[in-house]
Amino acid sequence: MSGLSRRRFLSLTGSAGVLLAAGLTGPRLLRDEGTGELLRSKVPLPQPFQVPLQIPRVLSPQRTADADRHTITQREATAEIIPGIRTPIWSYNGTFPGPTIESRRGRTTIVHHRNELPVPTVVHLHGGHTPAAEDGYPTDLVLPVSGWDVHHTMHDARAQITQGSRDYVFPMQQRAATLWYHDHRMDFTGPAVYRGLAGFHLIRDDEEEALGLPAGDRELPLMIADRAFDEHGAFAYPSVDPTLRTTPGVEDAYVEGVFGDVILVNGAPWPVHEVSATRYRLRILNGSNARRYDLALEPGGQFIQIGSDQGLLEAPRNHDHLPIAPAERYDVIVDFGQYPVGTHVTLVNRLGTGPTAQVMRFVVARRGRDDSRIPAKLSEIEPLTRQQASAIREFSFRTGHIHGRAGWVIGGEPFSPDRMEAQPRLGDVEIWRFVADVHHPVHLHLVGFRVLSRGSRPPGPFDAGIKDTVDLSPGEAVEVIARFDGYRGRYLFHCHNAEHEDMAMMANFEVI
Ligand SMILES: [Cu+2]
Repeated sequence: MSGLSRRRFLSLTGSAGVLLAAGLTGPRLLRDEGTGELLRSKVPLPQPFQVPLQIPRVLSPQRTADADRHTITQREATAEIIPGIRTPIWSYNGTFPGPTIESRRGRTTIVHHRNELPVPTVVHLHGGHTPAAEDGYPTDLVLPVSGWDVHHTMHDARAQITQGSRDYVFPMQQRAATLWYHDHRMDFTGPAVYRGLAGFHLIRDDEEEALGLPAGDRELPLMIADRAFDEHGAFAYPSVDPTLRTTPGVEDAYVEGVFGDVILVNGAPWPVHEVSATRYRLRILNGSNARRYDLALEPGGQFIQIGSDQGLLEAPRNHDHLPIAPAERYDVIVDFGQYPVGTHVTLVNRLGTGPTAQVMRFVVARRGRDDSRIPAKLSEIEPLTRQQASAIREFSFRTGHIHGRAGWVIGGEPFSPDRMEAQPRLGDVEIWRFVADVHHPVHLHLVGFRVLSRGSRPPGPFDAGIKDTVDLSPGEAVEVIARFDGYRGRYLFHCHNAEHEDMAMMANFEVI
């Protein structure tokens, strides 16, 4: 690590308040776009709002009496992301994002993954209420069909390693929600997702379909992700080992996180989409490694939030902006009937500058008949109260050292597959308190939680509903409450800044 970057990295180790007072943090942190460093593209950036929005293909399952079965091949491919340029990607079935999987609540979904990539992979269904053996634990590797020397991998006596392919079996005993699947391989999640290993997985149910929300081509999944491109048009990522075979981590300057200067939505740079002057349902996912966004509509307009990470809210909430951290989701309705036909409605990012201040554009192209509704009552959410909690635990998310190198740690400890930070009993309700030094989006596997407090105040306007990822600001403490039910076993919780995650900011809990 160079002296300069080490000094800057170490400058983050104090409390954010002290840093801000001392003027030690750059404009990055003050602007709140997350914790990270900008990587600039070396190809000319395309003009915004020229490339059409693509909706990822929905996979058709093989249906049996018991389950819906899908097959995905993980392989290298190329994609035309910037017009006229071929970008090599790592893909699920050849595209970025991968195909969308749709499940019915309560009906088992099996996804057969075959790994034709040159490195091991792991698939995690983010937001899935999934048995531990199917959850994509980072050492449960699917080795390449072409072979692999397992000496390259972290030792974990409990790891279930498979050769070439495996089935992931998801019972789908959970509410309708916008989930996503992505690579979760030990030490290499950031670069693998950056190369393209991410896709939507939607769960539908009768409760949600009875509401009459906008549907069909008026329901748009939108995966927002920033990327940078090298001089050949490949994704630029500062891996120490660009083969992603042996040495994990990024160049010292990017230890805080990697920001790109091109904003992609469903794999297209600043796309444009024609809409009718009617209501649309936008399932917004921040699929970026480190970048936060604060989304707003220009020339003005409201997002009507109907859902969060884990599905429907109890009642709609209006917002004039939406802050979103990596891995968070918002399910919102935008009524394009509020604009005259011909209006260009731009989804902007108030935390960005220059090219990163814009995300995509909707063109209100025509009138349309609209039979959709937004009921005043959407769903019911089981209340969880402090009195129900059988344990209160606290975890700090901070800079730290892993084997002498700069990294990120939870509770002072770098990740180890063997150490359990918590062992909730099946069915228990617990309160977990997270404390952050810089921006950390904290994600729990297995459970949905509710935000109980932010700072010492009640939850904020964007904390509603059941969540699985909660964004912490510098110096902030957040309490969440969850019931650890469904399955016993070992699960992860971690920071979803992918560079932090790869540099040891993960820990285990075990439901016993
Ligand atoms: Cu983090």
